[in-house]
Amino acid sequence: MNKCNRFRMSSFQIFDLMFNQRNIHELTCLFAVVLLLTCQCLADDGYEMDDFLKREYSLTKPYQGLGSSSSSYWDLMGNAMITTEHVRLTPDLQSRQGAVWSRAPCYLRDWELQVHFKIHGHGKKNLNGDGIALWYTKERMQTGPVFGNMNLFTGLGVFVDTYPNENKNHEKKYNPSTQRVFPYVSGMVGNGTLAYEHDRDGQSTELGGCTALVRNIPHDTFLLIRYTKNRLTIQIDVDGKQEWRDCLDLPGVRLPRGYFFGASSVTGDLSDNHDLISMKLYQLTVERSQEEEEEEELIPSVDNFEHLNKVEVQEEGMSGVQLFFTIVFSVIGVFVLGVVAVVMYGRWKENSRKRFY
Ligand SMILES: [Ca+2]
Repeated sequence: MNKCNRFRMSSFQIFDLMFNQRNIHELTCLFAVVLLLTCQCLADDGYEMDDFLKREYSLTKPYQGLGSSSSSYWDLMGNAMITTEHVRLTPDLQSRQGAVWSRAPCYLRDWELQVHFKIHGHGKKNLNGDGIALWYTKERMQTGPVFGNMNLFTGLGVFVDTYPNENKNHEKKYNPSTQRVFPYVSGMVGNGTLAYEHDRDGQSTELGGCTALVRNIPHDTFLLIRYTKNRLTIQIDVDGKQEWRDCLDLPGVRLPRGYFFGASSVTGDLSDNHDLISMKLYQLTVERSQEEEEEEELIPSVDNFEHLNKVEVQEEGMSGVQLFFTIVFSVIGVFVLGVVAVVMYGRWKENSRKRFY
């Protein structure tokens, strides 16, 4: 939780305290604390304080009736199951797939999604998979190869990828400077035709990301996705320090309204427990000009996406041995050609001499 969220939670307690104080000095002190926290909050986030939790897009304990009751805001899919402590998208077993999808499309312009999750299992490092994906998409309740969800999706996908497929399949093709350390968190905006490349962990379509050691750790792990005024921010709190760390911050991200929130997960040969403890959606209040207010996106896009795409696939360079043999065979080739040419020239000369006699 960041400072503001902690404040948001504790503000009621503080006010409660204030009204119970009879001593004017204590009251003044408390008032100063409240004022300070409010100022810090506004300075840090740049938002008004009247952002609030939207129940219809949030998934919180107790998960009563989730997925089954008609009054539930969410649907469950595949192997996803509910306990009192979490929504388990997949258990630590091979070839499982599970998801939760919000039933109501979201028409908020500015929002912040806080996800409390836990990834844990018996597999050793790099012998586990595949991770969790969080979604804000036009489509819902689909199955496919992108963390259990469909490919060619329309909207936003944020991936907590715990297995480096790319390192396994393409190790020598990639420049080490662009190689990512896993588990890796990244974001992608799909327009319905852009494909997530599973074998490359979506590197060719990622908007940015960061390494996040999220697996088998004793403290709580959180991820935050904020979308406000076309700016997409991803932050993580996975180090047990109770503070947000920047992972991605990108302006020019255009997401239409009316899409669905969801989360999905998949296991293959390798597995993990992928648990969601909560997904909390806050509506954010930000100032907009009349022009910005009227702006309506139809297709998800990212300004200057081509320039963001930093993937440099290195030309497969020759190794020393390959170079040596190439030179040797080239020299032999040139020598053989030379000999053939000399012999043929000799014969031709002899033939023409014979004809002459
Ligand atoms: Ca992967």
